[in-house]
Formats: sequence, structure tokens, C-alpha cells
Amino acid sequence: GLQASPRDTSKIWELMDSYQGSDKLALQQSIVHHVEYTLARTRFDFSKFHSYQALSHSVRDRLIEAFNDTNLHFHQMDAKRIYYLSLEFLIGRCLQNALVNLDLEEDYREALLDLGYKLEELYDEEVDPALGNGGLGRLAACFLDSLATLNYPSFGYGIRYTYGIFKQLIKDGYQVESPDFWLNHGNPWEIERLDVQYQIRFYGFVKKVWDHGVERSVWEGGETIMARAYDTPIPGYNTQNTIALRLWKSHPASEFDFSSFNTGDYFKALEQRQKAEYITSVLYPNDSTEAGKELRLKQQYLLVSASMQDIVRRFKRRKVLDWNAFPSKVAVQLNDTHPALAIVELLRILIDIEQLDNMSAWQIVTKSFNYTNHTVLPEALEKWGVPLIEKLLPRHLEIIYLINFLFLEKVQQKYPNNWGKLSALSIVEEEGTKKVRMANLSIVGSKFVNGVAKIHTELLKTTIFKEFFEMHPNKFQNKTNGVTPRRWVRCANPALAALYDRVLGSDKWVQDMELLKQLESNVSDPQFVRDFQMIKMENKERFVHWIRKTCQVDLNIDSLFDIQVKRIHEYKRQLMNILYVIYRYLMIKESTPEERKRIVPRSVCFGGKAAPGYINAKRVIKLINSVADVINNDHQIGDLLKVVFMPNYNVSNAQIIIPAAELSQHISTAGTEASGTSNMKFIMNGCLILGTLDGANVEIDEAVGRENIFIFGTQIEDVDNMKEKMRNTDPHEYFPQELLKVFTEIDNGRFGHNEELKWIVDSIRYKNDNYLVGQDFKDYIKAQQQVDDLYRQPNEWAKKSIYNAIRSYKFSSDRTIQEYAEEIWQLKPIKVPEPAVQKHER
Ligand code: GL9
Repeated sequence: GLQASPRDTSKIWELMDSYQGSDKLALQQSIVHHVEYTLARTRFDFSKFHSYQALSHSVRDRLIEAFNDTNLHFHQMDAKRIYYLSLEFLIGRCLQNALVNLDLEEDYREALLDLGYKLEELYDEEVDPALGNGGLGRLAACFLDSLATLNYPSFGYGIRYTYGIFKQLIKDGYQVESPDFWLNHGNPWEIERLDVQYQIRFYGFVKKVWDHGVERSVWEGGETIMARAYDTPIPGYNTQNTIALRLWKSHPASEFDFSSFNTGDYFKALEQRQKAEYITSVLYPNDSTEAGKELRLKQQYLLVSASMQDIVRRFKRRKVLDWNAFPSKVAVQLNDTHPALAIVELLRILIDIEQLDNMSAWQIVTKSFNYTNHTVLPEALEKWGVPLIEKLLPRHLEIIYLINFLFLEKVQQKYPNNWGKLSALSIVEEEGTKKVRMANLSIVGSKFVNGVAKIHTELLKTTIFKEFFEMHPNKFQNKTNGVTPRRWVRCANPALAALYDRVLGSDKWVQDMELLKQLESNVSDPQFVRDFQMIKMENKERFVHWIRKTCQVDLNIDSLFDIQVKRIHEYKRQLMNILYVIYRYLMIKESTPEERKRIVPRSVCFGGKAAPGYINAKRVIKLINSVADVINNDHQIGDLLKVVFMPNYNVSNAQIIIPAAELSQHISTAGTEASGTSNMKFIMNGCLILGTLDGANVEIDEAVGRENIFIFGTQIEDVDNMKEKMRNTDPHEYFPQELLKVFTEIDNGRFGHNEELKWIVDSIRYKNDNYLVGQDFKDYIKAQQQVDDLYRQPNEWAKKSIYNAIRSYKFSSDRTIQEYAEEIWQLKPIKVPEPAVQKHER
């Protein structure tokens, strides 16, 4: 028979060392190869979607090369890594982002044109992975892009939900949710790691055993399932560095329950196995509110346990095992408290499995973890009932009590017998049924705690975490959020990017947004201003087409495009916006022909999902659609006012909406929006903000200058007084005439005889106006008039918009990530060597 020669590793390595070519023929061959061998299509049988798939597989091959180089290099360098743990990653579509970051967009465009395909049309074939709710999940995705681009050794860890955030349909003006089975047609962007799986235990009991005179805890029994890794490579821009987003999916444990099999209950045994798959099947669609469901806790623990096992395994592959070195090799960032159990899980691994003593283990843990808070809304602060934790994770509850005991001892030392301090700081809430406060656990277990904008961090220090700040002032830091200019300018607004490339002489700004400072002097160049206006016009046209297709509404291209897109929430005050639209509509109806001539035409566009159980938010959607119905069909109004509700706001349509916006609204009550991140995307695309002094608006105001932003509303230091005033004033005196008139029209059925519309008004009418819509309405009207006045001067409007774009550099997530790396993680960049053969020479 045939004999294999001795294994020739150098030969194998040599074969693996060559890289895929990127000349036109090589790209075409690789696409066609995937049509034939990966998709198994015959030459007469493939659609545009199949072309997208083949193209993606071709790009994936190139991603994997860089990905493998990166993993190997970080391992060889024994790099410190940062692990970003998040229940949500809203990464959006991958294809264009990968092409742009790999600098292959132009090459592929040409290669495809030659084959009769337009690259941009294939982009639209991709599903939008939507494994997040809103800002918090999108922030995690922007951070990964910056971590890769800045060459920081890092991993994202999350959950591979089978169903992402629901798809929003609008029927009769109401939101209807439909499941988002995004994996329907496979996912070329992930690598299934059948060899990376960890056992996860739920329920069971804790057994105490004596071992050489020490009591040890062993968690046994209950149910075990497996978590399996799926890696999505995240390429940096203009670098070989490509990091992993590792997502976990639940599977049945590999062992089969032979006892039920033998007793003849074969079907039940298999059914039991199916239940394991259920854990990672669906993303909870709540934005800033906690559901408190057992399945959600299981999701959190699955992410945490699999990730910590993976991190410990990677650490143990180092040459010598020195646990004290752990914090110098591992930094974990908790994206809100959702993955806070990671603190407890690492302690469990160190104490129960690695057999470290309690105090050494605790030292290691508190040097490794950091926690980011994303909201001060009380309803969002996670608390898990002690009985649930005791049942699901009995050993973890013991460890939480241990942590709390050690911590409260310190509190007692610092503030002897101060019961107020003890009860505010305790991880366990004793009132009513006992609860574990996940924020307190996160703060106690972390080295640093941060807020996401200056004003938000100040609020943390003076309100919800006041006692912790007084005890450990140096623990608290601010890290103002940012967004990636790769996706939000380079991909979403290619025309603006091309203008920057041309005027600045290179694309370096994509990696170093501060270079935009050099454009300050160009604002006085009329040609530059005209170029900018032209680009905005093209983006508006693209948007008009999309609106016609998705909403069957024709927008007036010369109207002011006024946009509010974000999750629907009372604190974000979409209600105030639509009430103002009604006011504006009534004004137009009452105007004289002379006055009419001066009216600035507006297109007011709303978008955003309401949590399925959030009744008031859903009613606001209904109100917007009812108002849109009346106004858009009122022939007297014509082109002067249009209202649209854009269904299913998500990352990919944000990339069409944001570049077309001229005015964007960020109008939350001061003190409620931790940061906001779309405000940053809008200014980067040359758009003016109408906003309150809340969240990152405060810093945007500082960055762009008060003359380039429309600020209105109650400021944070007056909010409590105004709420007090609201509760103590008769509604007829509290609400301004302008608003009472709007209420009357709604009551009278002008927008449909629907009880629900009246109930929305009722939600603020009788001393319930907790978000101060009534208080801020007059000032809002005034700010809106300033908007109109400026829009009548197109040149002035354009200049101010440009100032927003070129002064937005602070809000690049590169700046944010660099601050995290230097001030929280103590992390140095490590650049993976470029392949010896240069791309265009291959
Ligand atoms: C949020 C805040 O509400 C936003 O103001 C902030 O910009 C982002 C990112 O830091 O975090 N916190 C929060 O719970 N959500 C946010 O958007 N909501 C979700 O997306 C779940």
C-alpha cells in the first residue's frame, strides 16, 4: 500500500504562509470558487443573494488570514488582553466594513463590475445582525472596531442569540413585533469553533469537603449544558490586527441521560436535551428596564461562565503558572451590570477549582475587573432576588455573601455603626424579599467604575453611587462615549469621506479624526461649502428614495430634514416632538397667505422601537402615525410639512438616515440620557443638533460652540425644582396655552377618535409630567423658531453644519478607547507584523 512520508511540518507551514492575492483575477477566481464549491451552485443557478454570499466567503478568507496572524502573534508576545463582556453587540452589516478596513473596497468593486455586478447592490443583500437593543449594544460594536484599529489585544465576549431584536412592523399605526431569525440563510461572518466548548452548570447543591484541614466547596448536581464558541473576526482599519468577537451558543451536554433511556423514556431524554438550546435563543428586547426573568439570569450566567473559563484556560497556557500575574495579563470590562456575575464566577474558579485561598483570589479579582454604568434610571438598576440566585447558582450566592461580608467589615471600620452607610453600600438589599444589587456587586468587585459622559459621571458621584464615591473617590472615572468614524463616516457617507480625502490629501483622518481640525480655514472657501451642500443633497436624495420605498411618502427634497431616531422612551420625549409638530400644523392652517410664504418646509422623521411591554411608548408610535396620516393627506398643507414614522430603525438604515439629516433632535429631560451616541454620528455627518443640556450634548456644545447648536430646556440643577412646581401647580396654569390648544385638538378627535390618543395626553396631564414636557415646551418652540430662521440662510446653515462635522473629532471611539486603555486597563498596543509580501505585489 501507499506509505505516508514522515510529516513535513515545514512544508505545511510554507503552504499556509502564502496569502490570497488581491489582483482583479485573483478576486474574481476566489468569488467564482465559492459559488462553485462553498455554495455548490451550477453556473445557471445563482441569484444576487448567492453572489453576495460568494463575495462574503471570499472576503472571509482574507479576514481569516489576518485573524490567524493576530491570534498567533498575541500568543507569542504573551500580550495583556482586554476582555469586553457584554450581553449585546449591535455590529450591523459586516461586508462593507470588512472591505473598507481591509482596503479592498475599490479592488472588489472593479472585479465585480467586470462580472456584471454592482458592489453597492450586493451590500443590500446582507442581513443586519441585530444582537442588541440600542446605544449600549452599538457602543460595544464601535469599541471593537476601535480596539482592532488601535492594535489593542482584545476580545469581545457575548451571546449568539438565534433571534436578535424583533423586527418592527407598523400595522394601522401600531407597532407589531415579528421575530428576527437572522441565521435563516447562514452566516458567512462567523467561524464555528466545535473544539471550544465549556460545561455550564445550573441548580444543584454545594457539598462541603475537608481537604488537608481546609474546608472546600464543591458545586454538584443540577443540570449541565454546553456553551459553544462562534468567532466573528473584527478587522482594524489599515492594520493587520483583526480581533475576535466570541459569541456563545447553548447546546445540550454531550452526555446522554442513559437512565431515562434505559427506563424506556427515550423521547423525554431527548426533549430534555432540546431545552438547553432555548437559553441563547432570544435577546430580551428591553431598553433600560429589567425583566428579572430566570431565563435572563441563565443567559447572563452562561456568558459569564463560558467567558471566564475561556480566559482562565488562555491564562493557564502560559509557560509558568503564576496566579498573581493574572491582573497584569487580563483586564475585564463589564458593559453595565448584565455580566456582573463574572466577578463571582472568577472567584469560584480560583477558590473551588484552582484552590487559591479566599483573600488571594479576591485580590486577583478586584485588580482585574472594571465596570461601566450606562444609566441612572432607577428602573434599569438590576436586582436579582436571593431565592432565585440560591436556586439557580447556590455556590455563587455563598460567594456573594462572602464578598459582602469582607466589604461591610471595611465599611464598619471606616464608618463605625453608621447604619445608613451600611444599608446603602450593602450588596444585599434587606427590605422585603432579599435582593442582590448588581451595581453594588460590580463596584465592590472592580478596580475602576466609569460613567459614559461628563454630566453622567458627575451624577453617579453625587446621586446613585454617592456613598461609594465618598468611600473610594479614586475608583470613579469618566469615559465619554464615542462612535467609529469607519462605519459612521467612511462607510455611511462615502461622498463626505472622499471630500476629506481630497482636501486633506489622504485618508489618514479615518484613523486620526483630529486631522479634521485642518479644515477650519476651508469653511470660508465658498467652493468647499458648495461641495458640502452638494454632498448633503445627494444623501438627501438617497434618503428620499428609501422613504418612498419603505413608507410610501414623497418628501420635498428642499424641506428641512428633521430627524429623531432612537428607542422610544418617555425620557427621550418623542412625545414633545410630535406635540410640537401638531402645534406647527395648526400654525400653518391658521397662517395668512403672507405668513405662509415665510414658512420653512419641514420633513419630520421619527424612528425607533418600543419595548413590547411598554404601553406608553407604543401609544406614542400610534400618535405619531395618526398625526402623520392627517397632515400628509391635508392638501392645504402640501409640501410645507410631512411626518413619517420609519419602521424598524436599525444599524443599516441608520447608515442611510443619518447622512441625510440636517437637524437631529436629542431632547431628553436633563439628567436622564447618560450619553447618547447617535448625537455624535449626526454631527460627524454635518448635521445640527436641537437638544437639551443632557448626556454628551453638553460636551458637543463645548466642542462645536454655542453658535453651532440649538440648546433649550430646563438645566440639570433646576430639574428637581421644576418637578416640584409641576406637582404643585394646577394643570391649566402649568401647561402653556400653545400646548393646551394641542391637547384640545387631540381630545376633539382631530387625529382620530381613538381613546388611546387621549390617554397619552393623560399620561402627562394631571401632575404626572415627570419628564417636564409642559415645562420645556415654550422654550422648545423658541428654539424651533431659531432653527427656521437659520434655515432661511442656506449658506449660514451649511457653514454651521460643517463646523459640527469638523469639530466632532473628540467623539471618535478611538479617543474613548485610548482613554480606557491608558487610564483603566494599562494596556499597550501590539501591532501584528504585515505579511512580507505587500498586497499589490502578491
Ligand atoms: C444607554 C444610555 O441610555 C445611552 O444614553 C448611552 O449612550 C448608551 C451607551 O453608553 O447606554 N444605557 C442603556 O441602558 N441603553 C443605552 O442606550 N439602552 C440600551 O441600549 C439597552
